[in-house]
Amino acid sequence: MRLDQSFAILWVVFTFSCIKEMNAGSCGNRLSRRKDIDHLRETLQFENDEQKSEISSLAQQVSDINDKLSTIKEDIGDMKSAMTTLKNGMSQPMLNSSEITDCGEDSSYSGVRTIKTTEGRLFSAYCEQGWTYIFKRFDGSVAFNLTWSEYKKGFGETNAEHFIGLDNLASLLKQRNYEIRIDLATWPETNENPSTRYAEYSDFKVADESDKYRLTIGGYRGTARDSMARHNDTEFTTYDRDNDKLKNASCAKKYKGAWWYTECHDSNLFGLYSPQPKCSGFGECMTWRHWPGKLLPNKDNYWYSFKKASMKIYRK
Ligand SMILES: [Ca+2]
Repeated sequence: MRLDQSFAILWVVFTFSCIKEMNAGSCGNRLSRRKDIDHLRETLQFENDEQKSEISSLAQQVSDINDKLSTIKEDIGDMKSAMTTLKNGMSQPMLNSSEITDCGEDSSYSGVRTIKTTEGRLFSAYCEQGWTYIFKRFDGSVAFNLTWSEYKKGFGETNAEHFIGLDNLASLLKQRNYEIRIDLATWPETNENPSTRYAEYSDFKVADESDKYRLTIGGYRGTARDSMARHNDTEFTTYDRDNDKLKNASCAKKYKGAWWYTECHDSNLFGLYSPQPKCSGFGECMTWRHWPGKLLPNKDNYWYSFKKASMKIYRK
């Protein structure tokens, strides 16, 4: 409409001007210009129509996209609600059914389970065919040079490197009698045969915090030789809580770990994790002193750091 009005005005101006200047003989030129203007008007009108059609097509496409987005939004909403339902359905029965007093309650199972001891302590533990893991180390991803409060509650990842916690351990052991097994693996570089050995103890108790988690251990049998006998009837020590028998110094600080130290140790399985067989310091790593033979040529076994170590308990 606006375009037509513009041309109408132009036409009136042109005609008026042509009549006015008729005598000057320039009206012929003006008429020719009028044809040009008509042609221009037609061209512009055509382009205008084309643009209108394009805009209309684009508007249709945007509308289609909006419709599709609405459908996708609805689908996402449906999926979210389905996931929530699934989550609730999974967590509720699993939490209840997985509460066992120790892994011996379901000896066919291997993996993480929720333990609830008879005195009501709730925590997760790693189960393996009836064995309940106390700690597991195999790659050094978790630091073990930690405080009393960290040892008290436990740390690490239950399905990876972890320690179950002294309060949880004491609570577990109160329920019934257990035997304990310590498994050790050397680094492949030593090419030992066998490179894995174990130590089992038929007597194993850990007291409450009130008795500083005092250890009772005895009745050895196995292939790794006994590096725990010296630690029987000792209290637990961390670098911030010295209960060891070494006067005027802390075994935990000296040997970079935490353990049932005397003055100080034959085993230091909570010591530093070394990325290689040789420990950076005497007795500071995952030590098992009485392993048969020399683990390093011409070196005391105190200088050796095992690749893997674990401790687990089994119902007697
Ligand atoms: Ca001391």
